[in-house]
Amino acid sequence: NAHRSVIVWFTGLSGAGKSTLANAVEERLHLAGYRTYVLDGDNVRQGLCADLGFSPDERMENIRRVGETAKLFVDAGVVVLAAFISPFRSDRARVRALVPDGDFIEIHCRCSLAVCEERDVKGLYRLARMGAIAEFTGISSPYEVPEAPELIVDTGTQHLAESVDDVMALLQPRLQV
Ligand code: GGZ
Repeated sequence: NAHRSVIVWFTGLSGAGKSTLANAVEERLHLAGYRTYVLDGDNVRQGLCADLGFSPDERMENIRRVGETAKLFVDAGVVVLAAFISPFRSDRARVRALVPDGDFIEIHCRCSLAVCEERDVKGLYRLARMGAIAEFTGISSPYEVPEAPELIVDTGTQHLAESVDDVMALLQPRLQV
């Protein structure tokens, strides 16, 4: 049961549901027999990128390291699900250029700032509004919307199950050898 290995890249605001979607897709892929790994801020920023903050340069370096790591996983035959705000087009483009054409699949988790802020799962938007967190994406740091992602998922309005189905429909043909 050989399969292609690719980088599935989830980009979007904090609280848009990138990690939730990546983990749900991973579960479905895993059940279907795919080798998978999820990279996200939770497991990367505690170790590999523990020295990095959120200035534009540090985000660039964060995404560069994640891209190189994802490429290693692809070499090892693993489907990588990477969930990072990755707010800058140039940083995402640089990761895309690391792998052959078709092996970087960009998914925009589209969710309005109003909805992300209303959810405020971790209370970070409130802190950002108070000025307690500087350079917060959407508040005091930019998010550059993807111009030509492979897929846009409306994570602000759609149910998770439907979003997972949309991603699976995109991936399945692209994972066949
Ligand atoms: C954005 C921040 C910030 C600032 C801490 N701006 O919702 P979360 O908590 O779990 O996800 C956010 C995470 C973003 O890390 P990434 O590695 O994905 O960012 S990037 O791709 O831009 O390098 C949020 C938390 O870190 N967080 N401070 N200032 N998000």
